[in-house]
Amino acid sequence: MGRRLTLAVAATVLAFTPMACGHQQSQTPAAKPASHARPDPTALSGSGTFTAPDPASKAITYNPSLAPADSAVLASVTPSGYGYSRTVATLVVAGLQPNRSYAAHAHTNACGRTGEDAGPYYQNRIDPAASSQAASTNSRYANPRNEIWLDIRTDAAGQGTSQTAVPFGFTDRRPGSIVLHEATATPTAPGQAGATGAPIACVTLVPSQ
Ligand SMILES: [Cu+2]
Repeated sequence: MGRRLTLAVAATVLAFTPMACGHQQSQTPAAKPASHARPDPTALSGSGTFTAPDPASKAITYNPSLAPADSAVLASVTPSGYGYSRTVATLVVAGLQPNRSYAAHAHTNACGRTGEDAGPYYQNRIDPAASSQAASTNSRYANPRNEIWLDIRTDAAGQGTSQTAVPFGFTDRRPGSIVLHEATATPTAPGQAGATGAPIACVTLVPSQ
């Protein structure tokens, strides 16, 4: 399975790697984002075979029936576009339950002993009403343009790929992980946005080499 995942990942990366942005750099300076903060060009990635919670593991399962301990994950979060003002994220899984969808997103912190350790969803503009006790459910903030949603569907072999592009880069903060949830999709209705059930698995993002 490891090799199959590696091949799938290589194909995904080749297919989705943003083109060198030479032609985009010829745009006029007026196209620059208004923010004075410099976007961070650092690409992030995380991969591994899911294990039980373990400080040495970058890929953790909290629910071995939905994310079996021998299943595998690869995630990448790559700044792209003019001034690194956009971000492309991909998620590839292998060995999960076949023909099932999983809600998935970038969260603020690295994976930890419990699913809650990953913190809330990473938001570009942070919902001022959200707190550690109350997740952001305001769809002005909890939406797939202000957060990084990677809801994924597996095939009959338990493999799946998802990708998203969001209209923001990273300046003062970066996401710390990608978390898969029990829910099969991320709801978007007002008041329900982001309600996706228990975290079932997590992969920590680190700067790519
Ligand atoms: Cu999430």
